[in-house]
Amino acid sequence: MRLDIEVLRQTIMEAIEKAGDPEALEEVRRRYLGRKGELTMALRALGELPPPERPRVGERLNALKVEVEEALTRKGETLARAMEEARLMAERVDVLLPGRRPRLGYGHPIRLVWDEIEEIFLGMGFTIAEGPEIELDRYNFEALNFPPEHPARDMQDSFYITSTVLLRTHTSPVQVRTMEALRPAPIRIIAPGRVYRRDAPDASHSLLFHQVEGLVVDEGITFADLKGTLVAFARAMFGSEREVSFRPSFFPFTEPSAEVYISCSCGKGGCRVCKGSGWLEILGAGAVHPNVLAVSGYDPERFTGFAFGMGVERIALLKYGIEDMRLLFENDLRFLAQFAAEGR
Ligand code: 2NM
Repeated sequence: MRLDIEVLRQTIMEAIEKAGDPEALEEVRRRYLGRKGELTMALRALGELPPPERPRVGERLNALKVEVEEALTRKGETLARAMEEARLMAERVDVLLPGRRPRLGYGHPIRLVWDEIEEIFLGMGFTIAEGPEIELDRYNFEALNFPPEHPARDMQDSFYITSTVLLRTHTSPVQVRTMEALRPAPIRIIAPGRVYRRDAPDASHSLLFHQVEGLVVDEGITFADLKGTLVAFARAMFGSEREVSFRPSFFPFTEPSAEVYISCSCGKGGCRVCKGSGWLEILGAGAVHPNVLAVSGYDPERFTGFAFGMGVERIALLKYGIEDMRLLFENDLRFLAQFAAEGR
């Protein structure tokens, strides 16, 4: 029995020593100290020994049990410490590693030009007005003095949703809504936004494009105010060296009306961009038609105004020397990245 206990002790201690993780250690505990464990059973079998041997063997077995329990506790603590250490090592962060630089986003050229147009007019005292992209034909055409048979009203040219509701073909309805809502003068607004026309897409047309239109209404507004404002805009946008030219035109909502041109960067000698003419058309404008003022609640005998409209894509094409509008809508990052530095 003396030898058996010593062998058992060695076996148990070796098993404890070899246990590599808490689960293995628990397995050792169960094997020797569990309900049917070897040491437990040996203690329970004490009664079967001859009475004279019981105290001595009992004492040794109990001492072994205490020793084993202590060894299990110690090993448990060692394992827990090792596991914690391994966890900390695995989670270690080298705070001296250089950071990963996030890739900076940049504005789309349409957005860059849109923002720049807004900045210029905000600087001249305009505020920004907005309105719905799904519009009533009453605001999109009727109130803007388009005659009932005007070709722009055709189903072929505009996206109708019902016979009286369509995707706006310009942002002018925003100006009518603003005049209706803000009866007091002066009005000095720009209306930037998306507009929709049923055109075949090509180098200079898109089903969806962006406009910035402007409107000024007050007593005593003249065509000279229009010219001063738009010359200032053209030079701020394209450079103070540009010449600006106003040529007669026609729009249903303005009378008189003008197309506004800037001198080409070729210095008017003629190049591919200006097709040899020396001039580039940048926007349309005019004195607000008395009918438009009247339906919006302004007495045309007392109030006058001017309005203008430009295509943001057209301005972007001219400003950046882009040859085809479709490039603006393809979302090819190799193209768009070229404007990364232009944003502010
Ligand atoms: C243009 C050209 C000329 C214009 C007119 C109006 C309104 F609502 F006041 F009548 N808004 N925008 C206008 C005038 C737009 O775009 C080429």
